[in-house]
Amino acid sequence: MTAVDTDAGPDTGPDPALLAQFERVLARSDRIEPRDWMPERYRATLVRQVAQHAHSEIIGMQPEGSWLTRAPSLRRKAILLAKVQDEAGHGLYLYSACETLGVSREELTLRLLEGRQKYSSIFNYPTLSYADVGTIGWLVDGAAICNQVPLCRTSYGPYGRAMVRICKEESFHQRQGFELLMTMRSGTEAQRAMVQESVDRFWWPSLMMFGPPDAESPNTAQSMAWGIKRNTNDELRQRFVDMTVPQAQALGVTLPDPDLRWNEERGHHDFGQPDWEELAQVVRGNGPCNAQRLAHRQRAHDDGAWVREAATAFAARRSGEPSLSVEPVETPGADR
Ligand code: FAQ
Repeated sequence: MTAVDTDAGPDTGPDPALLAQFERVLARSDRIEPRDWMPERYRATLVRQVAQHAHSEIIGMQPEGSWLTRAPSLRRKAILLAKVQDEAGHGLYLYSACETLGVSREELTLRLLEGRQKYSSIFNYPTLSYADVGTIGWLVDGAAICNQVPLCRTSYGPYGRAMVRICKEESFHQRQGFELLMTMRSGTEAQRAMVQESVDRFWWPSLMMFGPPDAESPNTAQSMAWGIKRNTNDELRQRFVDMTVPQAQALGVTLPDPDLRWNEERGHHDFGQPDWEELAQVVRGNGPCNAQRLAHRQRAHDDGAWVREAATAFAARRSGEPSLSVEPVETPGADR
């Protein structure tokens, strides 16, 4: 495999020795680490993808989080709370991985809030019933796993290592979603219908999570050449469909695609195309919940300002430096 980028900076070309070393590491399927030299476009591509991934985990807490206060039992509430907290953790691992590329978490958050960086389209759809919690676990986490398992072998060390841990938790998330849907499917007629209705709404948006078709994906060729992505969008979408069809049969739900059928010759399922114009609109900010998701994230950021200030002041006091951002506050017993 050869990296095709040769642009190391605005004025000068890359040092040929450094570029050769970078390409040798990629050719061995070895890892690039933060202190290694890397082409600027490799770094920028990683920042784009890892930040988008981190933002997705954080914004992705909202659709399910809105059901925390309405969970049908204490057990379901505890499960959902743990899952939503896991997503926060995934966001933190990924922001940390991104910081090793020289961009601070503060800056990344700003880019999200100002609409300069994206997050996954799937989280711009509403969660209308409790079945959606199960469907997100089954289909959305299922798609996330298909996409993310190959990323454990991505060429950038900190991203790959973060993905290993994230994937372990995502598999648990997927199984809890499947278990919830299985429970509802063995319930009343109304519960069974609720599951089917939820699957009908989430099927196509789940397929869109893998990105546009390869022929319309501007980043895939270069990201594959650099070993950032290990599979194309269409390869992973196919893997997801093949994996999900038998699971849908076990659940007794229908996937809403009249073109879905096993193709003996290919050894894969044939399936219909999602509405790509819909994906484009959602990515552009015109999905059903884009404005709501960003407004909520902005509110949470504003509400959390005092926590960041307190943590900064505490860190400064520990390192013996005076805090510049916070006035000293008289707190009884604070020195103990
Ligand atoms: N949504 O050339 P490509 C989760 C953008 S899982 C929004 O194909 P690329 C877990 C793309 O950024 C979800 N934007 O791009 C969870 C690019 O725009 P740009 C997150 C999309 O990067 C579960 C443009 O379209 N997972 O959060 C989407 O080679 C449950 C052209 O596309 C990841 O982020 C989309 N669906 O491939 C949490 C995985 N698709 O930046 C809570 C890591 C494409 O050039 C609850 N990321 N775009 O302006 C990836 O694998 C890749 O970045 C892809 C896109 C496959 C998403």
